[in-house]
Amino acid sequence: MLGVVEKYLLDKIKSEGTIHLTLIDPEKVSAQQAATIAGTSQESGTAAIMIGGSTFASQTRLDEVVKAIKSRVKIPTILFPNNEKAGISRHADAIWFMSLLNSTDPYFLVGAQVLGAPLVKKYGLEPLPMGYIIVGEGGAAGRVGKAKTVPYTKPELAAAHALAGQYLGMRFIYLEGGSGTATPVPPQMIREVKKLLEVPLIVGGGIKSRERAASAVSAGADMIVTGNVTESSDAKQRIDEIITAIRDAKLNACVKV
Ligand code: 1GP
Repeated sequence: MLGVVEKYLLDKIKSEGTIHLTLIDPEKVSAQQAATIAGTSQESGTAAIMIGGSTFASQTRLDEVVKAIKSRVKIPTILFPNNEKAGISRHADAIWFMSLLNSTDPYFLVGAQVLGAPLVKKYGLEPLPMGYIIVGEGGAAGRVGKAKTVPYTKPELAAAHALAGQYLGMRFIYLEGGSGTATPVPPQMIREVKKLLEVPLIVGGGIKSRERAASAVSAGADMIVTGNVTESSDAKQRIDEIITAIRDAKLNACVKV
């Protein structure tokens, strides 16, 4: 049976086409700032708040941030953990139960998941099974996750990873370019992956302008994640612009079909 958050995401993709998710890194902002970012993003039309980062190391801080966000917004909160020790909070609604498919370290493939699964159960978090693939430069996530990143020039390799994830039963696939990367996942790679995939495709990393968001939508992304832009001084305007660009790009694509 589908969980509440998964059903919400799938329904939203079905009705809106591509949806936007806001990523908040609890290491970079205070609980109060996190709540403000989440509130602003909700007003702009983001579908859910993801909470996590590549180097975060305190569960107490994570709990505070999640609680503050929950008190401010109604949309779902989804954990985006980098490990089982500090990435799981009982206060969230759901967790990306993810495997880094191109890690060279068994810990990121299945080790952290084995250690974290009992906590997910104990806290009653909704697990969202997701295959995570780090591509291009990969940023901190690639380094910390010991990923053999897929070069942007090899979209067929990204597609093979994505398909393997789907065949293993993962219900979402995430193409990650790395937070703050100068070059986001190229449209050609998104297109090749999307062509083969039946589960929703998430794309993130370096999407900081309306042009970049629109290009990922046109290539076939079902969900777009932005993190860094939420920390800028003009965050409200930039989130607004990106979400509007996602909606416009989807409308244009529908008109063309
Ligand atoms: C990182 O894909 C996300 O995990 C978001 O990246 O911070 O570059 O938006 P940005």
